Parts: sequence; structure tokens; C-alpha cells
Amino acid sequence: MNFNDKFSEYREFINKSIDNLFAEYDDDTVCKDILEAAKYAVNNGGKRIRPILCIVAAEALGIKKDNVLNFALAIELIHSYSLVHDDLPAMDNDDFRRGKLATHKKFGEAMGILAGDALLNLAAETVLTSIDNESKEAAAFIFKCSGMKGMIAGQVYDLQSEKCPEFSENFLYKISRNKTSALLTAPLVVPAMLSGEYVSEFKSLGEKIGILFQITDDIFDETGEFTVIGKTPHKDGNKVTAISVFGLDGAKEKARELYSECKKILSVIPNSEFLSQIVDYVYTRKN
Ligand code: GRG
Repeated sequence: MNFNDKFSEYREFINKSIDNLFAEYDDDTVCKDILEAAKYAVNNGGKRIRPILCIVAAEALGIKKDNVLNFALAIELIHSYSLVHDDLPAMDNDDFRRGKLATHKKFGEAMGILAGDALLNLAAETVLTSIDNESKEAAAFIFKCSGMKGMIAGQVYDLQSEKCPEFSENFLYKISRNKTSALLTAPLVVPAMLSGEYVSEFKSLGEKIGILFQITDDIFDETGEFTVIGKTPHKDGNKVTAISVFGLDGAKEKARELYSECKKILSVIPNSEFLSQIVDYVYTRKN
């Protein structure tokens, strides 16, 4: 099976699992209005790269996908909430996401905030229903990655960088490691923690994939079109990005270097062919 078909198959599996999760949640006691906004925020066309990474990393380590599914879903719910909040007027103030109206534009600002909060709560609930003593640490790691030592910290550095920019490689990577790498590291490290193998390799791989992912995202802002990237281009303005720090050619060169470093790490991880193809995809993706 070629890469695109295989990736689509995993993506379909994630989409169905998310549908099941919401279906189970939808009983007489749920507030239908917030459920609708939360579903819209998750189901509007994401690539699902984080949960796919989690399942593929698990399979590489001999763990069945059902044993990491709730962790993978929780990470995607957290990712989706972060995009909803990022699009709010107080943050990046974007009207579009994944080619469609941003959640707060469709449902109003208050519902956007609440839909994000609801998704974070659902992530916690989803993880907590599937942990035992052995997986407790892996579960906590997800929320460490999305919290004040990870994604939220990165968002704060990113917002601060607009007011007081420091155009250095160090600061750029500090933002990317937290804002982007943290939530791409969680799906790789959770299976490694569950298996007790390759934890440091997957940590390092997640960090590098995250920076690579952010550099490609910065390149899209510079060169992409709305119809392809699904959000408004040229929004980075005065921000500290790979483009403002390295220039377009420099950013492409850094992406190449990070891609090779990812490949080097993958060379010591067993059964990593599909993971390696996902890294190819991150490097060559168009949106
Ligand atoms: C609001 C706490 C909080 C955090 C926001 C996610 C984020 C942090 C900001 C969004 C802007 C941004 C450039 C984030 C870096 C990560 C990134 C490139 C996200 C987009 O991820 P994709 O491409 O999205 O995987 P899809 O739509 O495919 O799910």
C-alpha cells in the first residue's frame, strides 16, 4: 500500500474513533450547544498527524493500537482546543482554520472559549478512563507537554515575541520547542514510556519533528495560498519565525538539516519505515 493510502486509512480510523467518543458522550445530560461547537472544532478537516504518530510509534514498539488509542485521541483533542483558542481575537485573531470559519467565528467568541475548555476536559476524561498504575506517568506526560512547561509556555513566548521580538535562533527554537514540539513529542514518547524502550530517542525525534513542522508552517505563511493552507497567509508580520530569523532560503536549509537529523534518529528505532515516511511527509507537506 502506498504512503497516501496508508496515511488515509489511519486518518479514517482516528476520525471514526473521535466520532465514537462524541457519540458515547452524547446523552440526555450533555449540553447540546457546546457539544456541537466542540465537535465542529475537532471535525473540520485536521490531518490527525499527532494521533497517527502515536499509533504508528506504538506499533513500531509492538504495542497494539487499542492500547494507546485513548492517549492518541486525548492529544488530538488538546491540539484542537489549542487551535480554537489560538484563533481567538485575544490571540492570533484568525477568522479561518482548516479552510473553514474558525470556531469562534461560527459559534461566537464565548462559545469558542468554552469549546476549547470542553475539549481539554474531554481529553483529561478520556485519558483517565484508560489508565492503570503502569500508564499513569505516560498520561501525566501528555498534560505536562500541553501545559506551562510546554505548549502553553510556547504560546506565551510567541505572543510576547510580537511585542518585544528577539530575532535569534535560540529564541526561535525556545518558542518552537514549547509551542509546537511539545505536542508532537507527547504522541511519540507515550508509547515509548509504556514499552519502557527508546524514550530518549523518541523525545529527541519529537523535538526535531516539531521544529521541522514549525519551520514548514512558517514557510507556508510566507509562500502559501489560502486555498492550499486553509488559513490566512502573511499573518506572521513582526513575529519571530524561521523566515524572520533565517530568511526563506535559510529556513529551507534548516528544514533540510532537521529532516536529516530525524532520519538519523529513526535509523536506530526498529520497524520505523512508516514513521520515516511520516517524517518525509512533514518535510514535503503543502499544508
Ligand atoms: C492557545 C494554549 C494555546 C496554544 C496555541 C497550537 C498553537 C498553540 C498555536 C497555533 C499556531 C501554530 C503555528 C501552532 C504550531 C503548531 C501548528 C503548526 C499547528 C497546526 O497543526 P496541524 O498542521 O493542524 O497539524 P491540523 O489542522 O492538520 O490539525
